[in-house]
Amino acid sequence: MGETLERRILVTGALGQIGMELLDALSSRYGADSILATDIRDSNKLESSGIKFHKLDVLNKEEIERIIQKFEINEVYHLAALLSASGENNPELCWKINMGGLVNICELSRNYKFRIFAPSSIAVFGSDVIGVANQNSPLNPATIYGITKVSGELLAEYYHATHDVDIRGLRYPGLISWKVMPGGGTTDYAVEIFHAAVSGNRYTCFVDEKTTLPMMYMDDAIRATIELMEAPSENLSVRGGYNLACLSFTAEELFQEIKMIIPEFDCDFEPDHRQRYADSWPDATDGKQAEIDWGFKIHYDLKSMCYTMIQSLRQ
Ligand code: NAD
Ligand code: AKB
Repeated sequence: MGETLERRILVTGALGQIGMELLDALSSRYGADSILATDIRDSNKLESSGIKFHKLDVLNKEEIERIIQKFEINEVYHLAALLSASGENNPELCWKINMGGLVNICELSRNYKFRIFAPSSIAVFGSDVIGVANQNSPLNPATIYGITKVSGELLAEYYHATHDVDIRGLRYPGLISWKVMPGGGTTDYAVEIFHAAVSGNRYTCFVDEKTTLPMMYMDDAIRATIELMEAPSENLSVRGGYNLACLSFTAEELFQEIKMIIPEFDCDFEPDHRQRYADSWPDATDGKQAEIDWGFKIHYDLKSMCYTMIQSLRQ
């Protein structure tokens, strides 16, 4: 797609945590008219936004093709997936949706030549990566979700190199946002804790207080996504998933930072099965390659993120 062409955008999995925020950002930048939001769930949430909505299962390739033809789609943000905790509950379904959906989108792009955004995750790393994960650290995930993300990255590199598909990806850290609750991930505690704090409830955190993970405020993640999709193709040395600079804090540090703003807030820590997935992921990711190739820099730190989350939820 040439940079000056008018965008006609399809978003899959659009009703999720990232999708609902990305729709707002895409709509402000390119106009609501240029977007078709889709999800396997039905919704009337978008009625007032001017964004068209169509119910779509990403495993239904014929229906995706019909939509791509009808709306002359030239850019796809492929967000439909099962996340880590949901994936471990149903590995077969996780493989089917995460891989089946991506193969359908890549295959259709061979014919219709649309640009694809397909997110990866810090879940590509396994417990052999200690501390900070670099762009080229080993990829030995311990979850089925992580396995689908590594396979997705390999597919992206393959379709780009062999079939000239313009596909781009980011290894998102755990994303922290207030508009939509997260959907079945391990990093969900870092969102739930804010909802409890603002509602005046005690929070029981499902990972232990020392758990440290790569995290990012949603606004930085959405900006990274759009910057990557607007970057000149020839500048991109990675197709499967760029590491991003991120925040890195323990669950206890997050609790203490929130407590500075809401002193009466209390939290206890009772690790459940998700502790194992968290323990298999790195503490932080190094985002040098994304900065070199397309200039990404993170804006929010822990303090400004906590302040913004609490202000936004209070409103
Ligand atoms: P989410 O669970 O909030 O949303 C996913 C959406 O996909 C849901 O609305 C769901 O209804 C839809 N969906 C599920 N199966 C579908 C199907 N067969 N057809 C169509 N739609 C279907 O997830 P999210 O947090 O918005 O994540 C989006 C992408 O970003 C995923 O690929 C995820 O792996 C990746 N990611 C997210 C995070 C994060 O912290 N949110 C971090 C790393 C990577
Ligand atoms: C999850 O916890 O599964 C996601 C992710 C980091 O990919 N938030």
